[in-house]
Amino acid sequence: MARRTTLTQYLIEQQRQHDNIPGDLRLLIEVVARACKAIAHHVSKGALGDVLGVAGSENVQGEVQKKLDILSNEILLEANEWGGNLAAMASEELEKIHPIPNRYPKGEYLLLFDPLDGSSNIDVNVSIGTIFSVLRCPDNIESPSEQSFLQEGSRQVAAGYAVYGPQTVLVLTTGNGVQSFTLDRELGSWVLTTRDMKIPEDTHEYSINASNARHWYPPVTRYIDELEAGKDGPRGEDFNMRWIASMVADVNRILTRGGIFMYPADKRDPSRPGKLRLMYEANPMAFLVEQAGGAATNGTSRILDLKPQHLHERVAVFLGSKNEVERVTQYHAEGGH
Ligand code: P6P
Repeated sequence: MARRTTLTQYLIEQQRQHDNIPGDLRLLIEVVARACKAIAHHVSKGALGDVLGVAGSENVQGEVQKKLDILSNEILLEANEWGGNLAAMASEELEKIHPIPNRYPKGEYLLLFDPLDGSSNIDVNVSIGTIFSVLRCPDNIESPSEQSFLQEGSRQVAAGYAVYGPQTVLVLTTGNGVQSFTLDRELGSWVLTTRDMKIPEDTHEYSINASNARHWYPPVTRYIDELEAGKDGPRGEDFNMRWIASMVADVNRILTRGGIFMYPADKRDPSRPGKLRLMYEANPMAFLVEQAGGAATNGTSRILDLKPQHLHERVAVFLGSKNEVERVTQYHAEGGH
């Protein structure tokens, strides 16, 4: 049997080669990966476990919380409180930052996560996932604040996601490319299955929720109209569309075979820059996409350069195959919004 590299071995080898994964960061990544195994276990139970359906509450986003949203959030908080490597955590499911309890030592890292992204797909058995982002705490680790988290995405030291689909896969970057690990359920270990994922610069596949078309601003309408015109239009070739309504699943497809994912701002609420959250959705995905040779903008600026103002702020997202992201970003520069 071919020699298999586990997540632990990969992280130790990376530390030897690049000296960019100190022990506390390796512990953090391994604990998050272990928590994702626990989440995968509960997700896979479906109707056999008491995990489907709504929890009867709303999160800070005003979204109905599913039982698995709350369970996944609790798994990640409990798994990461005791290690002594974190100053604090932040979650899509929590309005405020989550300080490390005083009974535990604190460390230099900040962990942000969307514990279960795409949860509208849970009850219909469509792939969902966990997204995480790691920053360094820039100030006094004994009393981090929300302000400690408000750093540009370019300052992330690690980012990744787990996708709970036909396979359970962990995709990770620590700044030296993107690696994919598949969960071996018999051994309970993450096994390195794809080294150095690369996004093709061109693609024939795009992802957007087309039901919002009447609300789009002109640059997005222009870009999508050209794709839909196919061979008969200015692009001179046909395109295909995919929309899973689960960012992790759509981004995993793009990292695997290329594509462009878009969630633009639209006219319904000019004060709302988009649906997706900057700190724990757009930033980690943008880090991964750029590390795989792709691009990620909000239509006008590189997502990783954006200075956050609020923990749960939203952002427009265009990410994936570089030449397509640059094209739609150029259309924004040419006017319309
Ligand atoms: P819509 C899931 O709720 C999510 O945050 C992303 O995972 C997904 O890409 C998007 O929203 C789907 O949004 O408006 O198509 O339901």
